[in-house]
Amino acid sequence: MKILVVGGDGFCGWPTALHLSNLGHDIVITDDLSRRKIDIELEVESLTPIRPISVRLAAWKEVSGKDIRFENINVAKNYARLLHLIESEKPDAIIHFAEQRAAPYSMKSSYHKRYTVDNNINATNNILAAIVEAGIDPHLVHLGTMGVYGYGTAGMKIPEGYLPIKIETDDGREITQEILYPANPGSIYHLTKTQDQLLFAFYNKNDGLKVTDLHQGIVWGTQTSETRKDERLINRFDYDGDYGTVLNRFLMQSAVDYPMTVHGTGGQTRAFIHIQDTVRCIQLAIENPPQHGERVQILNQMTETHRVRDLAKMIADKTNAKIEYVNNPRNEAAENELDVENQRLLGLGLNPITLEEGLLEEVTENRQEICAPLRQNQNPLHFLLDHNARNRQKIIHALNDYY
Ligand code: USQ
Repeated sequence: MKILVVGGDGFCGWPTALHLSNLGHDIVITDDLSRRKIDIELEVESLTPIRPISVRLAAWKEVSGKDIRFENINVAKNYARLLHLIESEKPDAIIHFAEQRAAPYSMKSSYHKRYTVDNNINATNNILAAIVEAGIDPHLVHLGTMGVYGYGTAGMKIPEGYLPIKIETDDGREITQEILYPANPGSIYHLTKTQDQLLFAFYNKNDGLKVTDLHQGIVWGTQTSETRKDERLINRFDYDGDYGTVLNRFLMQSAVDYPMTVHGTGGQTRAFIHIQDTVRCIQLAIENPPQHGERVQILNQMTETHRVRDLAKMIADKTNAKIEYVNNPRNEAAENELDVENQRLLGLGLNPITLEEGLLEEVTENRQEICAPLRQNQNPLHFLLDHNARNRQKIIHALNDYY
């Protein structure tokens, strides 16, 4: 299959591009490299050394013998170049990762709110409009978020996208329908993903586009079997207050003997998935497109739920790290239950990596795969700290950097 990976230089896009290339698909990446520029803006960087895109691609060619082509395009702004690419490549599938993905970043200031809305919604609309204008019929797979549902369950499992409702008509009949689960975003970033859902529903109804929307939970872990193959292919490990997700922050904090910063009571329950399962889910979505005329296919891409304070305790038990309950910088419910339906991806063959089994490896094992020098039996996080020769102060600064 020819697959266009839009936003293929980022944390989920890069390992997905490699995974699909490894399976024999013909991959073209577009990216505006904005994630790299945001590192400069925030004065933070991935703990793992991220090579320039040209070095990444050359390393992949060396390791796998496979070519991945790259076009530097801002798809939210440069519609003409996006359209030209889609017309000339005629991809069978397009995977859309090209959105600003940090909730805290999207809430920092009016600049960040406006950037996130402009970028994310225009990127989605431009991709959809370009597919229609090019007159081709690819399967569009989009990385959405569990946060479109909000995190409350009203005593039921959150369904996969659609909620059955019953309405009583004026003449007393009862009608049953399925509607998009009511959107309840908790940040401007999450709001853009709820808007994406309406764009997909409209283009699906109006133009018959085939769309799969994957509502993903919080990703943990760093490496996949492909990014492990060479140090130059390594994936991002963000731990700062904007882009570092909770588990990666806790792992980093425990590695530098800094107390784990649990927001509020830590009663927030969230859905989680390992990065290796992310790339597998996207493969499963690509292999199982919706039929022509079918509504947007929505799959919940998560494998387990946990309360934030339980995660901190799980890590503390393995590392003796301290826990600090800090004022919650976010406007979110202090406690919530979360029960999520995820049978569809499991039914397609997903066999999840659980936190119980994978976390131990992430924290303590000698992960020889991460980089060659790890073969000297060092803890991966300690090794990476030394390897990058970053001073501890800089890391502590990033760990503290809340919006
Ligand atoms: N949290 C802490 N301490 C920290 C950092 C976070 O207690 O040091 C708490 C937050 O208050 C929140 C929870 O952990 O209750 C999750 O925060 P997060 O930063 O790990 O995740 P979030 O902002 O929700 O966003 C991440 C990704 C986003 C994705 C989303 C999936 O950045 O792209 O869409 O997870 S979900 O959360 O299911 O909506």
